[in-house]
Amino acid sequence: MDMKPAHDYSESLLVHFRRIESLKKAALGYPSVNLNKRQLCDLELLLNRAFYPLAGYLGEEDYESVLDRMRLADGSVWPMPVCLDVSEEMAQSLEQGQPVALRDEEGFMLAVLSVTDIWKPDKRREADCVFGTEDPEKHPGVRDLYDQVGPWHLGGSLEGIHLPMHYDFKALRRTPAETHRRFAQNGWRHVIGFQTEKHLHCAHKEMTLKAAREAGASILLQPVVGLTHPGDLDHYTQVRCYQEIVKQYPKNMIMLSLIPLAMRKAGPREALWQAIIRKNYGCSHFMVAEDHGDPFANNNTQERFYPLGAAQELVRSFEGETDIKMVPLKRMVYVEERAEYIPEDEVRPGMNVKQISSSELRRRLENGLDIPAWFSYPGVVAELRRAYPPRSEQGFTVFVTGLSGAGKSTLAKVLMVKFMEMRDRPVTLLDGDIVRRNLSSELTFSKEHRNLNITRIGFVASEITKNGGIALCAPIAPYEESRRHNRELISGYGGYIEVYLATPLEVCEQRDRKGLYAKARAGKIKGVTGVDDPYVSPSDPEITIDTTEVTPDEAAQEVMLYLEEKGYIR
Ligand code: PPS
Repeated sequence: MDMKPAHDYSESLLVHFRRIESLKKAALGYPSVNLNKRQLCDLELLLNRAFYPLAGYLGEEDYESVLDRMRLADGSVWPMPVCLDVSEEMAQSLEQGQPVALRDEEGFMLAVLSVTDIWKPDKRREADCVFGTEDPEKHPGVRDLYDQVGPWHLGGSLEGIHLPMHYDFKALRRTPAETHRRFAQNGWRHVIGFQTEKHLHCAHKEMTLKAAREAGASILLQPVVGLTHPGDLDHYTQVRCYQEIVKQYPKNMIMLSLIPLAMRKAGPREALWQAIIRKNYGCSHFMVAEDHGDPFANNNTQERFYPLGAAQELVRSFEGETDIKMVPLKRMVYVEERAEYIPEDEVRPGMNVKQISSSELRRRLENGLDIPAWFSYPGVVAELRRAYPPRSEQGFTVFVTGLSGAGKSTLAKVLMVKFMEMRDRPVTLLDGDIVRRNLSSELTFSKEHRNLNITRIGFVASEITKNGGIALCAPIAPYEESRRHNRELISGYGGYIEVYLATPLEVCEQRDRKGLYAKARAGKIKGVTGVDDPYVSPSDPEITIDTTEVTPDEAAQEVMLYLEEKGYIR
């Protein structure tokens, strides 16, 4: 009896798996490139066909053509250069026809690139064509191109082994093949793609729903989860907020799917690129904001790099070729007397319009204040409250800096006792001595080593702060750059309070409990801070105390009053 199935689907899958197995084996001997986060995003969208018609990285001819006319050499529309950037050393070691194994940051093999082109691009020309300026001060995309992108480009075709791995929200990471299939299953003939990086509230729901109804379409909500930027809303909170908001839409009207896109923020070009990508996911329409793809679009200021409306115009002008329609994104505002949202351009004089800016929202969250029901949904607000607890529930770091003998350790110890008595958060003391013994025993007192010591302390304090604890740090920390580094890092997770003990050297020297200054004056040790090594005073500390005539209890009380005033303790 013939046991072969009626169709040979399983057989073709088997052939496919065997091919991948042999590719993997062969690739063990190839040179490797370990991709960074940006490159992994590009690779994923090349492999899953979101970048169709690309089947690999652009060669030099296509690259030049894309820069000049937003088209591949064969004339198809493609506005964004997608090449594999590498170091000069790597480029010199390769030749045309060479297969290269592409791996993730852990070294896991993802694809094999057959190199067809190796060239050194003119980055100034690329910046000018793609971003509209060569000046890195004017456009962060140009700065990234100059600083983060490797100096050489590789082009060539790709054979996929494995899509880049994600361990979070797997069910929401749909490929173009999956979205196409789901749209067909749901009977969605028309679908509007809506890309966002922000968290969404009532106004966004009203806006997308209105646009979808007008186009007779359903909605593909595709938040970008490629590269996160410092200060961005915590990734998990962001996605959970999206999961909450889709519950507010009518049934069978919206699908949530994450896209690992490394945006370039190239304005109109970016918008056209994103529209083509949405076409590949099966969308018939794409929502474009008047400042779509602008590097400053999410700033709370009016500043924009590209002219308003240019992105919408460009996407519309290519509709005939891209086969995806541009839907202008119309902002909605809440009109109190009508208890409903209306498009901003329909507001008439005398209407009582209400809005809450993102910085105002942040302020309300941090202070545990009311967020009205017309603005957002309880599920979204609950997620945000968890991510932005009021200051009295956030972690914070008290960073005490000053000369040896200024009283740093004593102040830190008194504060520690007071926080332990309060018992509302775990407390960790990172005194200079403790750190030098346990974390930095190999370090000297050179400028480089002192800065390294301080940033190590900053890293530990940032982890403590992130997890809601109190970190008390008490090193000399004589340099501004490492103190600034710590401030920027830690402020992203909670409170940062710099306490400068401005006690003069003479007083510290009189105290000299460790005999440090006596040894320095006797020439027994060199490079002692304040004697023959610098102490750069903090430029903008939260609190300054000269402990010459102030007791440790009084100094601690000053810090506690500050913390109470700012809302960190109750
Ligand atoms: S730094 O500059 O922040 O990395 O210093 P820190 O880790 O706080 O270490 C300071 C303590 O080390 C002892 N010590 C010295 N201090 C300054 N300069 C030199 N050359 C030096 N050599 C040893 C000193 O006793 C400091 O202790 P504290 O607690 O500050 O008095």
